[in-house]
Amino acid sequence: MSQLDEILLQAQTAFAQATDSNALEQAKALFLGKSGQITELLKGLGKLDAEARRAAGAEINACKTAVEAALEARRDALRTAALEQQLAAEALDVTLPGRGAGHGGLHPVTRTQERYETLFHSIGFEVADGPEIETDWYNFTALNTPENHPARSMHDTFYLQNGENVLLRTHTSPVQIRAMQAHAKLHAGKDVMPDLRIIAPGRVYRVDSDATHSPMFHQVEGLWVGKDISFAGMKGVIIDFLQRFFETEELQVRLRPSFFPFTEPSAEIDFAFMTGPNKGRWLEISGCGMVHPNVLRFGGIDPEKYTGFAFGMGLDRLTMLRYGVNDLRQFFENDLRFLSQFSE
Ligand code: 2U9
Repeated sequence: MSQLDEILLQAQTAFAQATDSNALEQAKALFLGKSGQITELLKGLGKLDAEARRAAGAEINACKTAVEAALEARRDALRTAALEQQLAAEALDVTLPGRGAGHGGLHPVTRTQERYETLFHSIGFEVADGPEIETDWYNFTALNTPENHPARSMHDTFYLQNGENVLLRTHTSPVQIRAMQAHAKLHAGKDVMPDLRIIAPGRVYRVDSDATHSPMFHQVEGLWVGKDISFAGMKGVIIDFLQRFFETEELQVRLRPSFFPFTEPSAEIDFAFMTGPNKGRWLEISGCGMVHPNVLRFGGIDPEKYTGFAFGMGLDRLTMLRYGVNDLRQFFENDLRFLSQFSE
C-alpha cells in the first residue's frame, strides 16, 4: 500500500472513531492541520524537481480531496445523529389525554356580595354604583365630616396627590350622595318624591393593615329615604336581613348608642347566635342611624319633608362570620388552596 493510501485509511479510521464534532475537528488537525501529515507532504514538494513535483503534487492533492470528502461525510453523519437524538429526547406523545382547563369559581367575598344583593333586592332595594376615586367633598363634606376631623388626615386616607382634593373613597357613602342628588333632580317640582332605596357595595380604602384590617376592603351600605322613614323600620330591615343572611331566626340582636357624623341618632348593631358553636357570643356586625339633616340637604333632599335611615357593614367581615374564616388577609392572598374551598 502506498504512503498516500495509508494516510487516507488512517484518516478514514480516525474520523469514524470520532463520536462528536470536537473529536472530529481534532482528528482533522492530524491530517489537514498546520503540521498535519498531508500538509507536511505538501511542504516537502519544494525539494523535488519540476517533473517529480507535478506528479507527486497531483497525487497528494487527490489524497487531500479524498480526506476532505471523508471528513465532510463524517460531519454529516454526526449532525444527523445529533438531530435524531434530539428528536427522540423531545418526542411528544400526542395520543396522551389532555390535562383539562379546570373550573373557576367565585371569590367568597363576591359570593357574599351577590347574596347580599339578592336579599335586599327582594325587599325593593336597587344596587347603586360610583367611582372609587372621589373628591373630598363627596367623601367627607357631604357626609357632614368637618374640615378638621381626624378621618381626613393623611394617616387615615389615601390622597392621590398632595394638597389636591382627590382621594380613594374611605366608604361607599359618596355613592348614596350621588344617588340622592340624581333622585332629587329626577323628581324636582313634584308634590311627593317616591322613596329612594339603594344598597352600595364595593371596594373602599383606609391606611390600616393587620389580621382584621386591610388597606382595601369591601363595604356595603344601605339607604332608605322617603316620607316617614323611621328608626323602627330600620331595625326591622336589619333584623330581617341578619336572619336571612345567616339562615336562622335564632339570633339575638341589640343596638348600642353610637356616633357617626352622617347619622343622628346613630347605633352599633351586635348579634349573637342562640345555637351552634358561637352561641351567646356578641358579634359586632353593622353601624346604622337616621340620616343627618345636613347630609340629606347635601343630597338635595329637604329634611323638613323627608327622613331616611342608613347602615353600613363590612362584606369581608360578613364573609368571615358566615364561613368561619379568622384572618382577613387570606381573602387577598389569592392562594387557590384557600379560595377553591368556596367554589361550588
Ligand atoms: C349616607 C348617609 C349615611 C352609612 C353608615 C355606618 C353607620 C357604619 C361601618 C360598618 C363597618 C363601616 O365597614 S365598616 O367599617 N359603617 O358603621 N355606615 S351608618 O351611613 C350613611 C351612608 C350614606 C348618604
